[in-house]
Amino acid sequence: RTEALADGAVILRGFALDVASELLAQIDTISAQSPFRHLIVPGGKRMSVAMTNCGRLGWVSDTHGYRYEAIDPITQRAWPALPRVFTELAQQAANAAGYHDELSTDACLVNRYEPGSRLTLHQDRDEHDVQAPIISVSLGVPAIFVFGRNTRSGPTKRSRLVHGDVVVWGGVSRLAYHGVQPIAQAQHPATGSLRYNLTFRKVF
Ligand code: MD3
Ligand code: FE
Repeated sequence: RTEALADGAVILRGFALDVASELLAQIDTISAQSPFRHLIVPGGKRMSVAMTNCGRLGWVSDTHGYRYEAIDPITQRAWPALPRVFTELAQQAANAAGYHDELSTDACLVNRYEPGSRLTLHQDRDEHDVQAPIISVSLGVPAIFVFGRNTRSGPTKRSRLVHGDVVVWGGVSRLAYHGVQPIAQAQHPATGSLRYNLTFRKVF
């Protein structure tokens, strides 16, 4: 089932269900190497979402700013490799949404939400290539995702993203403001009270 969410944005409901347990097992392997951490944003606050990465580059933040780095600042080693099940799923989702170029993902950000964790309205603009779509995969407890336009003000829409949903963000939606409302206290058989989100990004 595909749903148009906004200009250039497509929800593929349940697209990742077949491989969800493999994705979760890979998240455990990745976070055993590069642990989940609560990054500090330049303003000094600690993010309520815990993050790690896999792939050639990882997104990091500290008091100096946001950037992509090849070395995990905690382990001082390269980020874990992108598992094949990740790259295959992302490519299939891009194709299903009508993007037929090879994705060449160089960063996969892994977000982990606890009850109450949220992501305030933001744009993803640390990538040098904003032509390539971003692919996001939701796992575990549901989230209310909020998205707007290319300016912080202006109308927003809400959409519920559940276990197995994949969203492909390209075209003008690539620079849309978006966020996640505080995660409700809930239980999912695969993740307990947690929600995970994977985002596949082309940085250069
Ligand atoms: C629209 N993650 O990691 S996924 C993020 O559910 C992020 O964890 C949210 O926003 C999450 O930066 C939302 C959907 C998403 C991801 C990236 C986008 C939507 C996007 C980039 C551009 C436009
Ligand atoms: Fe984002």
